[in-house]
Amino acid sequence: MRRRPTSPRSHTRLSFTGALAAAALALVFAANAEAKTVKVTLTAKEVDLPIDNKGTMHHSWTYEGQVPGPVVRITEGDTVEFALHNLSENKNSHSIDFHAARVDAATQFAPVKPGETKEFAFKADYPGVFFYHCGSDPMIQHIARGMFGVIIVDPKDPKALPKADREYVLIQSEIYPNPEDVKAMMHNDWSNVAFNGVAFKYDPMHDPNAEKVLEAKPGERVRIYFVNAGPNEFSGFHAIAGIWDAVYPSGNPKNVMHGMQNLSIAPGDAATFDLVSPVEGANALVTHSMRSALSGAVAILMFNKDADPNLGRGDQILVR
Ligand SMILES: [Cu+2]
Repeated sequence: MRRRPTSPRSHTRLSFTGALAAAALALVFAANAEAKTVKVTLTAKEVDLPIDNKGTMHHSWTYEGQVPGPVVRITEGDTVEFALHNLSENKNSHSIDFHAARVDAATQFAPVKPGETKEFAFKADYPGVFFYHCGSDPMIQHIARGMFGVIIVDPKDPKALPKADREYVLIQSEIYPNPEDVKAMMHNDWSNVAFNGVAFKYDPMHDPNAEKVLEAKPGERVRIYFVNAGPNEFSGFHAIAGIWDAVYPSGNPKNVMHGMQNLSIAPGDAATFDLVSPVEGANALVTHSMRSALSGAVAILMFNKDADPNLGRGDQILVR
């Protein structure tokens, strides 16, 4: 039996396929090489913090003594080796629930007693913007008292989203007049709704004691990582005098909507909002639920040519 000669054409095709396979393998290795293991430690701290611009203090329960807790930022594919330490001087058990993690809720998200530490690991397989919060009983109180934050999982493909010129984190939550009163929380009887823990924190237009605004230049793409910590109120996130150029529910580049005026963000949900202003002047970022906005859930985003170059970059994406 005569062997069929290999035609130059099929030979070429084989080589081409081989080259493709090699390139694909190289890409896989490159992607694996980029995936990192990131160590994150958060310490639960029960501390007094202001809940308004006048300096009214509440006894808050926090991650790292801050409301919201620190921004955790990783890249899709990374493995997070996480540790939660609960200070021995705290009076309560605390825990963490990362919405970016797929683990066993009963063990990994379980309460940690004062003086103890819990460690677990998870791989961040989905890019986006995710809520994290304490899940200890009663969860409604642990969230209302300040145990919440954001984990941003950047897409591993840097071109998956248009490049942002500035980025800001805004986390909506309710403030209850008496942080000991769980019954009032169950009745949704809040006094204020805040962005980043303080009513009217970035709104000197409505509160003369406010000292900060968010800033950007006209034409810049401003990306807002928005989380609704609740624990109860829905948010209708809107830019007064602006239009969201793109909105990504849960921050995943595959979930994209354009030209949006508002997107409802349920308690425990998050989304990424892109805004580009063609003009100078102010936008007011609000929940369009008016009782919430008029009690503190407003952030002024000022567009001007002399915008502070540090704002919306580095550790200034969450303006403290
Ligand atoms: Cu807690």
